[in-house]
Amino acid sequence: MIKQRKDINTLSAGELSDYIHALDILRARSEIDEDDPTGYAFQAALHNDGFVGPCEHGNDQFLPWHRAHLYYFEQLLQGADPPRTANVTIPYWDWLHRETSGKFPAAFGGPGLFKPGRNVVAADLPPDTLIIVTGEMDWNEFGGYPKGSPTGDYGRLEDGPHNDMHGSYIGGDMASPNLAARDAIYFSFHGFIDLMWSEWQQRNGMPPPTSPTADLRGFLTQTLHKVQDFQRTTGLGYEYEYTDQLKAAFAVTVPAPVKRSLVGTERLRSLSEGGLEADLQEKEWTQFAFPPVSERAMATMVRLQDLRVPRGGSYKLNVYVPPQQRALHQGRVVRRPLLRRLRRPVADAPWARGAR
Ligand SMILES: [Cu+2]
Repeated sequence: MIKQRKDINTLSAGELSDYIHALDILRARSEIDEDDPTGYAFQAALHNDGFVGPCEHGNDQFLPWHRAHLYYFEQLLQGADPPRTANVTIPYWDWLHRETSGKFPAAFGGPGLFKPGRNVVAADLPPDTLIIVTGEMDWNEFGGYPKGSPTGDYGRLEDGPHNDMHGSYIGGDMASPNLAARDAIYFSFHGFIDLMWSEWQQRNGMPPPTSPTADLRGFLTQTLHKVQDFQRTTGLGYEYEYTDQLKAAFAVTVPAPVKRSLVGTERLRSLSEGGLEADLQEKEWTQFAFPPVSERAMATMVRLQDLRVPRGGSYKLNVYVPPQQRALHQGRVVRRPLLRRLRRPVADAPWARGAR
């Protein structure tokens, strides 16, 4: 039987108390033995801790890894105290929509789900979440690039909305990758990330994953532990029940692909006399100029290829365009002249904006 994961605001009092009851049983197991793999602390450590996990961030395993984490956690909830908990599922937090009262769904302020330390200052939700789900059709741009890929790392859903929500909107334990899953809001927050991936998969015809045979660390002893094992939610026994507001939000037709033509290909022009190589021997930065934009071009695509950057530390790449021109970055209008900052955050904090 396919079980439904529901919006936490739509749970009946009984459903909510069954969920918290199951969570409390997992917490109690950790009180007795912190290393009990069926306890809450161990499950949270799968995400937080380099010893048994940790999670994947900044690559195409981000979404499958978190789907696996929630899946196995949900199995434990269901097995916690059957038959009462047999049908418990992780309720999702629809953070696409502002709550009618308060900053978080009311349940997260109540017993069993409240966690002190969250950022309570009113804040805006990320404005671009919906457009990423409905408008981005490239899997790697949406969900992340294979590890070591020279063309990119973070997908847009993770790099933008996900990271912003963790660090600034929610805050507290959730602001730190090493603590995040200690706050039970993590499971509902990532439930919604998973919902958006599921929605994206359906909109885009379930494209095959990249890195399909990659092992998802922390789950190697489980039968299902590869990226390809975590593609279809229904194959894992669950699906998402949409509220009317969610149905309305996703009722956006997929735009037809824009016809593009290549107007010209020119190399970036180095602004230093000796050229790039010589320039970088002497200092830590260099500058280029764009070739003039063709009169016939509706838009100019600048693709940086064969860019080798230090993998160990941070770096940034600034691209400036004249302020009178409209700049797009990943489909979004950028109003400031500073167009693009590529960065690699410090290794320990995947969603810290380390190199800003
Ligand atoms: Cu996360």
